[in-house]
Amino acid sequence: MIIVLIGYMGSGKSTIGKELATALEYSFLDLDDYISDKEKGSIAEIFKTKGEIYFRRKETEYLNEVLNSSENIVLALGGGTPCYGKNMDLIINNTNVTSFYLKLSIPLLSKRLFTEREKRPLISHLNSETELLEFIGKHLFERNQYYSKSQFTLNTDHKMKQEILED
Ligand code: SKM
Repeated sequence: MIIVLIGYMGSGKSTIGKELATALEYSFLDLDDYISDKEKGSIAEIFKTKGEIYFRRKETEYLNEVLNSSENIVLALGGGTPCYGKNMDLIINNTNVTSFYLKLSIPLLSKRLFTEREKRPLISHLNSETELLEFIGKHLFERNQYYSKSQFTLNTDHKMKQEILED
């Protein structure tokens, strides 16, 4: 069984994913880290040297690889993974996969992401929290149509890690 965690950058997919994997005795895999390992460079470097289109192609390729695994895995996707090509259809049509959307409010995402935006190529150019807030609002509006195809949605605002895991 593969548990797929979906959501915007900063929504806690990796943090929650690691805890969930430990609790279930599953392996944990972060798709961004998997891509970095395979491509031998950070996500920021891949975007910079090879471009986003290359990154998205590799993201789909490695997603397919992981989704075909017969292991028990908690998989944290990249924030954009469900929104490109047929990625979301691959996820929801795979009978071995259960998908969860970790949904957070825009102000909370913005607060979390502002200090760590350098390593996130899509938001690293934004200079104020107001700009970031506006960007996330528009971006989420486009992305929600993909995220919300997940089998389950967890509203994780104001929740402690333990409560999210219990949900
Ligand atoms: O996959 C990385 C990359 O920085 C792109 C991204 C996105 O499109 O939201 C999120 C990150 O997890």
